[in-house]
Amino acid sequence: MSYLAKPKFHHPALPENTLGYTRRDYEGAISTLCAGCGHDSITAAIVEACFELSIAPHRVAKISGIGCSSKTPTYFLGNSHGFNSVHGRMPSVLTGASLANRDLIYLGVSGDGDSASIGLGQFAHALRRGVNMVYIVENNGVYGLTKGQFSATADDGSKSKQGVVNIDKPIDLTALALQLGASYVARSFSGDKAQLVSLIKGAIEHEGAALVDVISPCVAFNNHVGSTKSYDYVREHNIAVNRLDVIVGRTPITVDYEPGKLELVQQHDGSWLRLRKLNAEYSVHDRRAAIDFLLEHEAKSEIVTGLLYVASDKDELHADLNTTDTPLNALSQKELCPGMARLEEINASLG
Ligand SMILES: Cc1ncc(C[n+]2csc(CCOP(=O)(O)OP(=O)(O)O)c2C)c(N)n1
Ligand code: SF4
Ligand SMILES: [Mg+2]
Repeated sequence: MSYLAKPKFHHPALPENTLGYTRRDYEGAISTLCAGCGHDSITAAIVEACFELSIAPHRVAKISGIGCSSKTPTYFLGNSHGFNSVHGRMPSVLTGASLANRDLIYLGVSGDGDSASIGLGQFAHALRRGVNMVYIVENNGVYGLTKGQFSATADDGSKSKQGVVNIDKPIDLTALALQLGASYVARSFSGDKAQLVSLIKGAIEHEGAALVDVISPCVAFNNHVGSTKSYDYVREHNIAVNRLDVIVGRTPITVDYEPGKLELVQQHDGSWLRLRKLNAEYSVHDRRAAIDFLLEHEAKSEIVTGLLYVASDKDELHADLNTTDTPLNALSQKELCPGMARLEEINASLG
């Protein structure tokens, strides 16, 4: 049995957000993943981000592929829309749903096998098209669900549980997303909840293609000495470039950090990203420098985390295609089929 409903009762004094919901209202079924799996921490971070942003659950569509990671939408946002698609095909299903109904918040949940192996083409095209989505990769370097084979994000030289050394070069999904034109690119670690919640909140508020690559250790198959995706290894090699707070609505911005270490970035929806810079040299607006920075630190076996890039200009698929503001299912018959005269005009304009 893989679906265990959570008991509904809870403490009567649980804090509520501005919609009157408690964190429990953002949860799903009981997780059946291995105890200690990083993916469960990402689930908790998504619950927290949606609670803190006071998102109405019915406004979210969770779409995933296949894998332990892709099972996780069952464990959060139980009152949201959901579609568990086919291995590697989450991005195209999400793109279609988003084009049909732009009113929802699209949360794409995938794994490193799902996105960097079988689904690499889908990953690339959704990001380069600027689909308005939060694309979360729960990255453990292995195919957890099928018992721990190396995935395409496994580092060159890392060891499997049985001692086999990976000889292939890894795909860095953040560097690839930067190169492909994603307008919000971040990396985090499932063991750093404060950083992860903020990065997910920023991605939800962002309009455009937002990638959050989360290193998420697989305790069953990739958490041993020799693995570069284990809890110990990531803790020891994590280099955070910044810390993020997300401020939504018209909250006045007050500077409470040392000048020079704080940067405010306004997003197109009016939200503010307040960045506490841990690396004074790092700029989140320079795509090319971000790629160089990642490669430079990768060569030193360091894992760069934080908000890596956010675009200053709006770049979003609906704007590019000039689509209707109204979801397709809310258009009337007359709007969907404006008649022969209009069709002839369109045909003539294409001649
Ligand atoms: C077309 C197809 N090929 C292969 C599989 C077998 N399969 C299921 S999950 C998976 C890999 C999952 O790895 P990942 O996306 O990294 O998720 P994880 O389990 O590690 O979270 C594979 C190869 C499948 N379900 N469908
Ligand atoms: S096999 Fe790995 S990825 Fe899958 S639930 Fe267990 S720990 Fe998590
Ligand atoms: Mg995986």
